[in-house]
Amino acid sequence: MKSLFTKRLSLLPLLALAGMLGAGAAAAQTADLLISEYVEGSANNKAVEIYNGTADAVALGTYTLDRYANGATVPYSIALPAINLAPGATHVITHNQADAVLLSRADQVNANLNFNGNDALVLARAGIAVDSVGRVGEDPGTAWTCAGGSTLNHTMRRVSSVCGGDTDPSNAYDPCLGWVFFAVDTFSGVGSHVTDCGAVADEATSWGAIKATYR
Ligand SMILES: [Ca+2]
Ligand SMILES: [Ca+2]
Repeated sequence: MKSLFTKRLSLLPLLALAGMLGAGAAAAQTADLLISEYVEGSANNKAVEIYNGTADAVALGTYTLDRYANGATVPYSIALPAINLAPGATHVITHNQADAVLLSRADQVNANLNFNGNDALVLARAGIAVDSVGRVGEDPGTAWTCAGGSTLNHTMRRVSSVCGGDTDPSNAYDPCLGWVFFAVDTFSGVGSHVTDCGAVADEATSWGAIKATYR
């Protein structure tokens, strides 16, 4: 027992160091597709950017973007095309009558992407939510709001540290959790996304080297 105890003590500084390194460098890749940008702009300036932060190409045809209007519990469902989305790539859906600048960034247009601030959006794979904005079944009036943010008349961009979607579309919704807000009709970020969700560390990284030492 004594020798085990001594070894544990000697590991403590290294484990603390590993924890510090891990906090910045070793986050997992995204769990599934993310809604990485949400444009609730003027007129028909509506867009949703979907980001593949996983390590693999993802077959979009198994996903739908579901809009639950005004507290509805039954969605209007928009099918995504049967294409593969490469790792690191985005798929942008806009309203078909959006501003020309926004349309120029579209991979898919759909007249039914006519949400406004009180409509929940759910990205689902085979009917299972992988990400969401808003709360299904709740009509908040005009928008879900928080200090400095609102799902109405804003562009919302996912914080780069978000590595997994909001997979529970039915719990209380706080748009300030995991989103940053831009002025109405901000389109400059649509079509690309970055995260801090790098690959799981391997032996080539400092944390991986420490792990390898103690295997
Ligand atoms: Ca609405
Ligand atoms: Ca939720």
